[in-house]
Amino acid sequence: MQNSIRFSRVLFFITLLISLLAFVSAPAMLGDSASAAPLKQAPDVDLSLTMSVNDATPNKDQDIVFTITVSNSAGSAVATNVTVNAALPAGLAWQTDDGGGAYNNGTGVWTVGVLANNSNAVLHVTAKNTTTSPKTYSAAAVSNVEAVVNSGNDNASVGITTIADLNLTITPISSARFPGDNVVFTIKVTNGGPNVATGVTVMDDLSLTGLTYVTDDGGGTYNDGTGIWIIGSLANGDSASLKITAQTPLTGGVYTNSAEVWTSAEPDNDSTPGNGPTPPTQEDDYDTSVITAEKADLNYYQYC
Ligand SMILES: [Ca+2]
Ligand SMILES: [Ca+2]
Ligand SMILES: [Ca+2]
Repeated sequence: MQNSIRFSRVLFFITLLISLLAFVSAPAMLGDSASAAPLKQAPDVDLSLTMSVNDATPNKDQDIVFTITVSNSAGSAVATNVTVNAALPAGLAWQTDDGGGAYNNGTGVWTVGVLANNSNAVLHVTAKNTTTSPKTYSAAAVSNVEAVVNSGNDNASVGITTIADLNLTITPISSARFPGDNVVFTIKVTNGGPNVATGVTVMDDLSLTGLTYVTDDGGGTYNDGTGIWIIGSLANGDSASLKITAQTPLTGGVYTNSAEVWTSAEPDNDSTPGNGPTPPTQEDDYDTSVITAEKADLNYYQYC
């Protein structure tokens, strides 16, 4: 009987031991089974992109060179199948690039391929600025094999602006003193740049002043019927001037002659062509000159 009880106890402990061993080894066995068929973990890469341009304020029809740099950060895995989506926006016409065929100027895709860690690839794209409107050239780096981390630096953009600053003054260089006298106005337009201004015209409509047009020194560029003075192009820093001679009426009085830049193909940074007076703050493309032709003073004639 004693032996039977002892045998039962030994059997119980052996069973318990086997159960414990089975319990303890279960996770290890699970682990073994996981390591037997491991999930493929894609390595991380951190691509980043920067862009710059050699002239952020190009003239219309000027060629400019964009530099696009894609980098794979130090500590990353080797990036493969790297591409950069870098299609030019409207108003920038591709001329050439140094990608050796890796840049498709139709789709805008730059195929970079393999990029080792802590290395970069650079592409220069030359494009013609075909319009005067502002534009933004944007690009995005893509690696379609590796897990890409830190996506905040995968995109870049660079803006360009074509702009001029036209300034107009009008001054009487000879004041009328008496009714019927001639007065000469000088209209001067200056381009403060930075870009050339094209298609520049000025409006000075003498019919609104009560004065009578006599002559001008514009060589046909001023139309006294429409009041339009055609300047054309003005380079950065250049000026154009026009002298208009007008006669004051015999009635005498005070006459106001206003002139304004009427058109420009390039936007102006601080004024709008052809929008007239803008009180209380007058734009710099608009100016007014007031002249007075006094009524005949009999005493003046008596003593002169
Ligand atoms: Ca990134
Ligand atoms: Ca201006
Ligand atoms: Ca204006």
